Parts: sequence; C-alpha cells; structure tokens
Amino acid sequence: KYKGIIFDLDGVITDTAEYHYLAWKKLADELNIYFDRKINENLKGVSRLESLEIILKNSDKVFSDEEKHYLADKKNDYYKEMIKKITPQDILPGVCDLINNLKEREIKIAVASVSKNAKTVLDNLGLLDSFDYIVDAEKIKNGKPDPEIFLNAADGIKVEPCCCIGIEDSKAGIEAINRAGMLSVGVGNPETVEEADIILKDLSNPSDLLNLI
Ligand code: B16
Ligand code: MG
Repeated sequence: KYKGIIFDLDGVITDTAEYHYLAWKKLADELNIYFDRKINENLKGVSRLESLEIILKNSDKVFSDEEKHYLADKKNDYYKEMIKKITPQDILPGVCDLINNLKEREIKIAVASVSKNAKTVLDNLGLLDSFDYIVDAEKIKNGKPDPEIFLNAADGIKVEPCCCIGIEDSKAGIEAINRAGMLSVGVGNPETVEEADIILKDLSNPSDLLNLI
C-alpha cells in the first residue's frame, strides 16, 4: 500500500534536535530568559525565527526586527559550530538498516526538513546521496504545521500523499503529515507526538516500520 516514506531530519535521522536545544539554551542564558526542555518541545520542527518568538515570550523586553535577526543568527552560529562535529556515527540506531531495506523494496524515500542547515547535516552524516528527494527551507513557503513540505516531498518522489508515510519527532511535523493525508509515525517524546497514527520509541527496530508497508 505505501510506496513512499518521508523522513524528518532533526530528531528522526540524527539527534540534532539536542543541538538545536543546546544552542537556544546558550542564547537564552545569555539574555537571562527562562528556557527549558519543556518549552523546547514546542520549538521542534518550527522555523528559526518562529522558535525565537516562542523563547522571547518569556522576556519583558521588546526586541526590534533587527535585534531578532541578530539573535537568530547568533543561535545559528552556535548551532553551526556544534554540527561541524557530526559524522556518520551520529545516524540514529536502525536508520541505515531501514533505508537499505526500503531501497531493496523499491520504496521511494525523501527528507522533509525546514532547517536551512539540512544539507550540511546530511552531508556530514554521509547521507546526502541516499535519498530520492530532499525538501528543505529553500523549496517551501510555509513551514510545519502547514502540509506544504510533505506534499512537496510526495510530489518529488512521485507518490500520491495517501501512499506515503511521514516520520516526525515534532508536534508541528505530525500535524503537517496528518494534514497532508499521509500516515503519520511519531518518534521520540510520546506526548509531543500524541497526534500521530502510530507512535514508536525510535527507529531502532526497522521491522516496526517495514511491517506497515
Ligand atoms: P535552522 P526539522 C527543524 O528541522 C528543527 O526541528 C527546528 O528545531 C529548527 O528550528 C528548524 O529546523 C530550523 O532550523 O535554524 O537550522 O534553519 O525537524 O524540520 O528537520
Ligand atoms: Mg524534527
């Protein structure tokens, strides 16, 4: 039934969700703004500037657009420094097995990430040429939870959305997959992905997913 699988990147293929958190935490600490992992759950899958807006809600100060761009760039500098260290060893357990199994079965695979750093991360993981199609921030107008990014990915692999499975670790991402009319698989924090059709702890057991196909 399913002919295409669309993977989110941060938090699904590799644990860059942790680096995003650490980079935002560093910025928030410098600004003396309260920020914790619970608030961070709402940032997953959300664009850089929208993430900053969520963090600034805990500050009484008013920031100009110029200051906001400066802060977002600063966070990105911290993040870029952290992702320099990424190697193929940082691919999360089960992901390579899953990719190889899907290829053997001639299932098309895509990445749908709103991150402007997605290609760098995939390159450092050694996965840049492993996918049939990659959608990142450059190709889309609306971020998650808008379904655009997943619909663009389905189009890119030439599979009807109803024949696609989307895998996400974020609330916004699961909503985007559901609105795209695909089967949604949530990994990671079960509360964050509670709207998913299927919830898995992680992808360490590829047959969890292969059994759905
Ligand atoms: P950047 P995904 C998302 O990537 C992250 O989940 C989110 O935390 C981040 O703010 C967003 O990318 C933008 O990333 O600042 O690198 O452009 O989960 O869609 O792969
Ligand atoms: Mg993610």
